[in-house]
Amino acid sequence: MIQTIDLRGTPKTPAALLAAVPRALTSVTSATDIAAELIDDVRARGKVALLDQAERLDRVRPEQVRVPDSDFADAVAELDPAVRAAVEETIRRVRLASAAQVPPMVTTTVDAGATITQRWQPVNRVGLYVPAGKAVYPSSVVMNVVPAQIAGVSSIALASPPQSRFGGRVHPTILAVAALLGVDEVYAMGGAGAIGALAYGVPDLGLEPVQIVTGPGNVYVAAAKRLVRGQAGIDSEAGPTDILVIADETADPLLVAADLVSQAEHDELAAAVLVTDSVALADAVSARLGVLAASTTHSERVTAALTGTQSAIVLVDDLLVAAGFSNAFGPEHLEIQTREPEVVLASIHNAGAIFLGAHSPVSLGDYSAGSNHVLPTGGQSRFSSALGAYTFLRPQQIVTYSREALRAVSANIAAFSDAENLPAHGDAVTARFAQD
Ligand code: HSO
Ligand code: ZN
Repeated sequence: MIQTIDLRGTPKTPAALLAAVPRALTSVTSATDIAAELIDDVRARGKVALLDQAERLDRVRPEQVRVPDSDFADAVAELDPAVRAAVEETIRRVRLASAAQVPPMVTTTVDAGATITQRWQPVNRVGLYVPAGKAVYPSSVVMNVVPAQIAGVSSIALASPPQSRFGGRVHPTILAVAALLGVDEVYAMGGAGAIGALAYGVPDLGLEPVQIVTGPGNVYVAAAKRLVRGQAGIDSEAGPTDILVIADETADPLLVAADLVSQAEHDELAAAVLVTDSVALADAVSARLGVLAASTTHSERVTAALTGTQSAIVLVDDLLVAAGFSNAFGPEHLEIQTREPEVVLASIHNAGAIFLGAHSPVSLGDYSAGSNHVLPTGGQSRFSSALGAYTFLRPQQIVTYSREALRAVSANIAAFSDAENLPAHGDAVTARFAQD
């Protein structure tokens, strides 16, 4: 069912490797016009626009857009104890790992009496979008909120579409996890309009604009995030998920197949790719995928993902070429299941998150490892990274020079200001020494 592509003995430029397994096309630009209309509507008509959009797109008109305090306690009381325990342990682990993402303040002395201090300053307020369409991911609430809190963000707003099956309220599991994290500013609003509301604020709701909007969503949400950029920062644009496994003959084909299916379960457009130098492993994984795809709960979705052109088993000459393929692909999730995974790791440059060895599956990272599961999709790991505390931090340089330290570079400043014909720049320095 899954295609097998034999690249053994063929040219291996990154472009040629990548062309073998193109990702599924999702056109964010084609959603732009609709997203822009929804955002403009919210900017013009505020709360009523959000209510009208909910009625039209979510098929329910919420009684309240801002979730009242009493709803949180109810949601926590209803939360399954096993889910609560899992969420709390994940919060603990993600907090620990995120704390390592806050760089220390560093002061560098560049000359006597001349220092540059770099400090990492959190933004004041962020907005997190939590989708609730095809799937509801309480784990994503943890993954977005915890790094913001660890970074020191003081104000967090959360938006999630109103659910018709809950009378227009936000999904109770999402509310419960928000409450466990101490987030109490939650809005029942969804789609592109919600992104606009977070970025620009909604005065008649008392919703203040945020500085960064994070979180996944459908193609309209992605288009809206692109549109509000400039007004607010955004995390990387989320598209269909992907997994790439590099494995050799020592890998267990049952486990490799299970891991590929676990991410194919998200989306018909998800990419599941195995790159291997072992024909025996390729054949065994292919056979096992057929069995799993037929029997798994989301069989139709998984089958669509595995049989799409974005998914493949790729045969290569050796593990070095496998690493080259992976670097060209820029996977969101990379698993390395080989005899010596660290050796392969040394050749990896691009990946959202890397899972080493037989006992570190991607679904561990999705839920319980302590790493963040908000990762760059669609090859964006070639230039961006996972969501982390640093997403919400900005480095700021603080310049402190003494009089003598300034004097020591004053001639240099004069030289520059002459060269650039900006004499007032030089004058600002010489003015400080006019009395000498
Ligand atoms: N694999 C998804 C995250 C997720 N999985 C949430 C389950 N729930 C993208 O990294
Ligand atoms: Zn997942």
